[in-house]
Amino acid sequence: MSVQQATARAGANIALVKYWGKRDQQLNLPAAGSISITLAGLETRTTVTPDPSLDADCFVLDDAEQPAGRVGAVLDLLREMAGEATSCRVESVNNFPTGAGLASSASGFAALVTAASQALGLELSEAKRSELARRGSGSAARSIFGGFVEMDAGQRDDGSDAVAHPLLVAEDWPLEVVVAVTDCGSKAVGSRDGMNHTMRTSPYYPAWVETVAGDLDLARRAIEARNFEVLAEVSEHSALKMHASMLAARPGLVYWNPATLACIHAVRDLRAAGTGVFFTVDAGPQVKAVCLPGEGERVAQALGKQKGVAKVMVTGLGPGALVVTGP
Ligand code: 2P0
Repeated sequence: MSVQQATARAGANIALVKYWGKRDQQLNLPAAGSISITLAGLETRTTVTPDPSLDADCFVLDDAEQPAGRVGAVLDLLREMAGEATSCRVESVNNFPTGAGLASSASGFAALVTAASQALGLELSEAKRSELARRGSGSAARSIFGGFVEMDAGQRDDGSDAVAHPLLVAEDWPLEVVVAVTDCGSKAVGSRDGMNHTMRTSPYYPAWVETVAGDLDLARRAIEARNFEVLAEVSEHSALKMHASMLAARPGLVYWNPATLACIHAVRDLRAAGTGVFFTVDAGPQVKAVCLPGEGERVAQALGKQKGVAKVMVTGLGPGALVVTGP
């Protein structure tokens, strides 16, 4: 089997119906499904170079060497499929802040699986790449696809049906997304730890899991019908309900800062005044405002004025993970 260097890019994604909780830790299977949008402007670019002179995998993220950890574990799965043993050098660059609630693990593992499968000579379906990306990070399964994407919780014990699929390509409903960055540092509690802590200690966690299916149905139908008002209502509900489950953990997880709340109110004021916009907030303090086409700049100006907002970024919906150079 010939192995060669390959590079892939993948966009970050933002969940509208959130993923928070697992049904299996080992295979990283989600307790419920989720629905997301893949972004155009926030991306990871990853180069995988199989190198027989290496004793172990080497992972460099934004010019800093990191423990290979989950990156090595995902490479092991791909090497096993390819019948290869060669260690790899993995160089990854994000064009947005890492570890601050902007889903860098999603674009990161989607780009890794896409580049590494090409480098190892594997021809994998998008569904298979989604399954492998999920092993690295649950949200990464969604970044294999562009536009509007649904992740299935699946039922099989082996996780082969816990994969994402596309709902609508970006061009079919080109919403805009404003990211209001309220803190540039890394968050105190990572998603995986926060999720597991919520599962173990929050009395609201069972209610959260039970109600996701209804939210998925509503969001899926709103996307099919391009019904922004319904999508706005269910997305804000999902985000706030997820945070309610975290707040009720022991001790409670508070990811927000005062600027997060200021942006939430600003988005609601804009919508009350007729602007097509809704908010969502992940496991971090940044606020993402999803807007009807043409509203992004106006929303960015309003959020940029909020006290504590360090910067705003405006982007749109983008494609799925792609090889950008290869053999
Ligand atoms: C989401 N988040 O649906 C939710 C909302 C954060 C809040 O998916 O443990 O890093 O690696 O599967 O994918 C972040 O969780 O968790 C996440 P793991 P992941 O976007």
